[in-house]
Amino acid sequence: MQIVVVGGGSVGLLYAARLARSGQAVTVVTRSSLQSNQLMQNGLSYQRLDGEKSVVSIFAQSIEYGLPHADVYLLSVKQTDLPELLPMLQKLPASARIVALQNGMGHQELLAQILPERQCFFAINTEGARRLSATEVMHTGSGLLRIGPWESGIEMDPLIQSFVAVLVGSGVNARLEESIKPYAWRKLMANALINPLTALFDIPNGALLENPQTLQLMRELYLEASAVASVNGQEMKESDWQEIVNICRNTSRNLSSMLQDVRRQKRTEVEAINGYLVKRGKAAGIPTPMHEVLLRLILLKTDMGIGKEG
Ligand code: KPL
Repeated sequence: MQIVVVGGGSVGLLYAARLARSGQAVTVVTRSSLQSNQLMQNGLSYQRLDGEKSVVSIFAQSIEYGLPHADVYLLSVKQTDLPELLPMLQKLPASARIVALQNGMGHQELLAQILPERQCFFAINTEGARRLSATEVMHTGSGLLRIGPWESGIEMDPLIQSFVAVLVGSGVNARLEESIKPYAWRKLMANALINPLTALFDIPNGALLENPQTLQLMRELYLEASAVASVNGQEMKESDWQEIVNICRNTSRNLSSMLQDVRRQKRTEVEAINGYLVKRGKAAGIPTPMHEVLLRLILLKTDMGIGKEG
């Protein structure tokens, strides 16, 4: 099976490293030719959870050359970078499968506009990864990679079944699901709590649990978001709150993707995360004042250059 990982960020490199390490044919498509050249020359350095390091050789190419041929494309780019990929995805043969691994919401609607449902699959990842450089990635937290169609009722696709089997064979804790939507909502909730708070306070994920006041803030944000989820057909249970706390604990050494973006002064995914909750709240007449303030603060932080690295 030919696999292309689109995106050379922490999560893309984490899966590329594990697939390549097990002998799987995998190509990483990067935004910059500098990164793809470095990956081709130096290989990809991967540090396992237990600290063991290895360097795997890997194929890489820059997006300027388009997408190479593959059976499965794992889209590991940010929600904000997806629109520019659409023209290339639209040209893929009908036999190709796409597995979209975005945080937040909006990607499903975008992909549905250009590709038939049977080609689009979605993934939700709760594993922690940290990119140390363009060619170095560290596995920082154990979790699960769920893969499946957005809604249930779609016939299971043999290629996607094989893809999940290949991942499992590479040591990834991957699981095939009938529908990703409920998990996407739960991940959205986790990201809406963890990401903006860690970005605002400039702390790793685990630090949120160490202070009773940040934990209280998370709880209040959770209750606000749960009301929005509920009117969208996603009833949250106490175990869902516990799961968010677990994600925070399992990724305690992680710098959230939003914190990393804020430090580098890159556009964050806050509009697809807290912004989405605010929008869906407004549409249903549910107030989300805390998420709205976080949205504005994070936008301000990047717009005004507050919190810039160095
Ligand atoms: O998805 C994440 C992110 O940083 O975007 C979490 C789960 C919060 C891990 O850092």
